[in-house]
Amino acid sequence: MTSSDENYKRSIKSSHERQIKKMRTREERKLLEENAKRRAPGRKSKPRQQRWNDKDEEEDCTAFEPMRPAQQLDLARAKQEAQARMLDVLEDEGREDLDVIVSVARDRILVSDGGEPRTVRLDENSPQVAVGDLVLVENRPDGSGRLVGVAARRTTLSRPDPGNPRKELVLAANVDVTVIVASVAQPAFRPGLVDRFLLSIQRGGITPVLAINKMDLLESESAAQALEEELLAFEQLGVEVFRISAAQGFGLPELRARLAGETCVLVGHSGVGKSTILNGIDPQGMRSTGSGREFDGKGRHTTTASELNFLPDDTRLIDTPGIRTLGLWKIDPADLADYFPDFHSAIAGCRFRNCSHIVEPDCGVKAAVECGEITEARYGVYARFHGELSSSA
Ligand SMILES: Nc1nc2c(ncn2[C@@H]2O[C@H](COP(=O)(O)OP(=O)(O)OP(=O)(O)O)[C@@H](O)[C@H]2O)c(=O)[nH]1
Ligand SMILES: [Mg+2]
Ligand SMILES: [Zn+2]
Repeated sequence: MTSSDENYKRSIKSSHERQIKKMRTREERKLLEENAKRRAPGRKSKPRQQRWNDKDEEEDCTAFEPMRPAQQLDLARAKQEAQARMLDVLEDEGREDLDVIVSVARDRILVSDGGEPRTVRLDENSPQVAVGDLVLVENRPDGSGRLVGVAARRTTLSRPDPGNPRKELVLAANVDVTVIVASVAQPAFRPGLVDRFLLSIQRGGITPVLAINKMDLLESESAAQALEEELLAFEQLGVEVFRISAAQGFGLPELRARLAGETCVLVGHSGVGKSTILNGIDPQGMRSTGSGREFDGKGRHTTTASELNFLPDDTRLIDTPGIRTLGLWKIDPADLADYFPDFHSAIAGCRFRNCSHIVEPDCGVKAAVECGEITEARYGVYARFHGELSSSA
């Protein structure tokens, strides 16, 4: 794990701690102080700041390591530890009932414990929350809910806010698996968008999988071969690829089995079939409240807001609106190569330890490109991202 990873992770945690503190009323703070005084010395919980020490950061680092070729990241341990820590935060306050945010609007959120969602209004003091955030909601006598706590996030899928690129926009929180959905045609397959998603997903500590939808639209043997070559490049990076036709139903049982029991999010360009996949793997349609989809008049449905759906086998699946492009969030150009595991052995041949693999002489990566060990296309992805991150740094 690099130092900027650590800083980023720490900043997620501390901003959440600040938000949680900000939301406590004076009475709650007083109660907490009294509880703290009552605690016998040496017994169990220490102040929260002491719990989140450097060792915790180290233990949790598996979630932020770049992917290794032909190997899925094992997030289970990091997840367990993070979960335990997260509940500790709320234990301090004597509260353990967490709801998950199902959808977010400007002035309200929908939260659920797996049952019927309920509305919680936000006000100007409310923290920035995202779908997937775990929250503590207090019931008011009038039946409405009040947001009193947000748990520290295990993972985040973020992008720069298109309206303000210096601001982080969290697309989803506490996600285990992100399914990058692309289609063979209508719209055409764009590996570049997949590369961007892969980087952002790994940056947020999440496992990526790739779902290629509309396989029924493959027109010829040669088109199929060209696609397979593109997909092989991703498979060689250790990314699991699912070939699907949501319209015809094939490939869906495999994807569904992969996602079972996890919190997952579907992302990708508009029209690739994310919502069709969701409906295909959840035919019983557990989405009893407003689905957030509206008819666009052209014979298809377009998702306008992210929404978390509970599936019968304990799977939580977030559908998101399509996006055209994806800015990269907070990656130091000097750390970019960490996310290119296929470069790692070549990097050993670089003359300079801090080689950027762009301008330096005697660069092992460029030598590997020249002899064909790393493809021009793959190096092109690195160089493009490096240029983008350097110009925005
Ligand atoms: N031929 C074919 N068409 C499909 C398939 N899956 C989805 N479609 C069609 O593609 C169109 C777009 O599907 P959606 O599920 O709305 O796509 P989306 O990714 O959710 O789009 P946004 O909500 O705008 O991001 C619809 O007309 C679907 O019927 C498939 O496997 N094959
Ligand atoms: Mg949709
Ligand atoms: Zn180099």
